[in-house]
Amino acid sequence: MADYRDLWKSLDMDLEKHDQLCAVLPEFYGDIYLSQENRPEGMNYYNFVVSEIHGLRIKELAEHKEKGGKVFGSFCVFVPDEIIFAADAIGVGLCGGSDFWIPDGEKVLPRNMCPLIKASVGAKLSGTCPYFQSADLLVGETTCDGKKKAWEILDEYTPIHVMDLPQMKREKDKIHWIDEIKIFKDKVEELTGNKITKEKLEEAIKLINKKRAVLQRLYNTRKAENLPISGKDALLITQIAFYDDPNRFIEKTTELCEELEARIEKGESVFKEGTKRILVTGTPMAIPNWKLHHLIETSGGAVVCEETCTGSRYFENLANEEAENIDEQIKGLANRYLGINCACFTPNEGRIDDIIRLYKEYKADGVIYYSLPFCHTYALEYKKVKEALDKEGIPVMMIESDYSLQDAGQIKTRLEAFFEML
Ligand code: BJ8
Repeated sequence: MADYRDLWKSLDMDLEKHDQLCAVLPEFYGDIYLSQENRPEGMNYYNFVVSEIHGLRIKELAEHKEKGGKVFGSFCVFVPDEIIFAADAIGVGLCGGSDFWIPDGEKVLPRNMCPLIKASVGAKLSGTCPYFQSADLLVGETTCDGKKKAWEILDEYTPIHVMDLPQMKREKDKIHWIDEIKIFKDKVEELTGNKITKEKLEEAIKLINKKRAVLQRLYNTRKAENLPISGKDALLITQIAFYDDPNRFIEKTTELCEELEARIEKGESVFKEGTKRILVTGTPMAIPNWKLHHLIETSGGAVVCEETCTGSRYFENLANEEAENIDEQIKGLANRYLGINCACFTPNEGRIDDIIRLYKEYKADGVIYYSLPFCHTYALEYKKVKEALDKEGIPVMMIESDYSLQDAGQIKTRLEAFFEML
């Protein structure tokens, strides 16, 4: 990797601590990713992105800022990227997926809380995440209680705008969400100094739709009998989609899809015949949280789809591109976003339908319900999901686990027993 120390210094990062973080990632990535056999050639691009995770993209953000551009950091798939890109700004996903940031998060948050929140706050406090340091404004949302209250604490360190996401999907909630998107649009215009016109928004909607469509194409290749790509690799690609340059991401992922489709034609697979096909559903897996996928794929399973926000919830619905004016465009966006079935909504029957539909579409043999510890919404929703899956005769197992590797052996044993009975 090139020398980025001056760049990191200019972002006011803790270089010493950052060195510690950089020291562990290559080996961790090598063990989990580069050890896989018969990976598609096209994965070289994503290897490169990971090797430059705190380098090249950060330099691009810095160049954008030098030209007067702004950077927005978000934590949830409900924050509309279309609005950000329509103002010639850049949006990056900031959820923390590493154990490294937990101790710093615990300095200001209770220990018994979701690791995603602790790691996200810790990433900021430790001064070791150049994405946090590059963001001009963080955008939070009122999804779960943990996040909601964490924004108040983060606000002490860096400015944050909070979008009030409704918790139900009635007509009046839709009206409220439209309003919230408008308020966010005003905020983005104010910070960037750029007016979001109908034309600019249409361009951004098309761009983000294209990004979602290429992810759909990628995921479609995982419906094949012979799996051309591992679940781990697919997860990595979705994680990268949250912060990579959208145009480059679309181009590279399209190339990869062509390779994968050719593999399907030739009947090539990255897994042995008889490997159990697993649908993972639950809480998102922020980079570099590859733990569950790695355990599944080294225990006789293959992840064929993720019904998570680092999976299908991120790209399934596209926004309307044909709206006649800006109000209609925003309405279209609100509709698109309220189609996401997060457990923070009540009721949330749509998620159960999604899980059953995806199980069938991806020809899965079983479902793993994944929850981060202290995530009440997903943990509670398990009961209803399990009952529905039992009724359909779909095998399901719940795994609750944080980012540490302490429970890896125990999870592996449970997975092997589960795959055995599928
Ligand atoms: S739309 S899943 S990205 S809120 S895991 S922090 S819910 S305690 S992340 Fe999420 Fe948006 Fe929903 Fe998706 Fe809280 Fe649960 Fe932690 Fe979570």
